[in-house]
Amino acid sequence: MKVDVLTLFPAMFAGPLDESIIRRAREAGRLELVINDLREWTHDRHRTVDDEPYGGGPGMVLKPEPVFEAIEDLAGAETRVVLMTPQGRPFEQAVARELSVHGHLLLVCGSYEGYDERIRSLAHDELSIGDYVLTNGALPAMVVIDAVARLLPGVLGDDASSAEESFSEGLLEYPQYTRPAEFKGMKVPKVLLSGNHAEIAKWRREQAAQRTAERRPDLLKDKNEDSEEKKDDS
Ligand code: JCZ
Repeated sequence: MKVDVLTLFPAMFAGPLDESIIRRAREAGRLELVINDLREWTHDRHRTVDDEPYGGGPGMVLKPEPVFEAIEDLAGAETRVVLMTPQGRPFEQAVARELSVHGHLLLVCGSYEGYDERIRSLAHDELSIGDYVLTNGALPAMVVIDAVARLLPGVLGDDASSAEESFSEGLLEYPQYTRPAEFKGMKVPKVLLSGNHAEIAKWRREQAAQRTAERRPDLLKDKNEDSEEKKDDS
């Protein structure tokens, strides 16, 4: 997969995507990442990308011309153009899976108070990573890239890929332990040392269900609504 990013802060992308699994995905050629500086599509001496809002009000708005020219240069017929914005649809695991099937993504990261509304006409999708306000779209774009890249074929090992399936079931993970069996007086649950694989699987299912009910009842609710919909359809 190729991912183009359009941003006013290309330097923000150095670091997070140069480590660990994403670094290996890039080295293996499974992810090709290109960070594009929006100012390269300006033509004036001051490389202007923003202007005052029509109608007045605080802050500045991202001008349409540089973004239109950049997208025209960077996007082809097969490109999925995605705008990062707090007004976008919520980014979740199912959306990451959806994006992972595209050969080319172009992630547009705004800045300032927002985009000139006409920029939205170029986007296939608008995504929000959560209900909080950030200063620009660079961190959200990195979150999307990380979540999508780990789903690409060959990026994760088989072990991690099956862990992905268990999260897709919509429950939080069960508690995990490693050696030592006792640490600062805290013991590993006896069942995990028993070697009884059926009992271990049962304990983990129960723990995952209990933890999800306590911490994220919304996930169980979604799951029930999904299965209700499936019932209605059949
Ligand atoms: C541009 N401020 C783009 C996205 N989920 C989320 N929170 N905040 C953003 C975001 C904020 C922005 C811009 C200026 C995205």
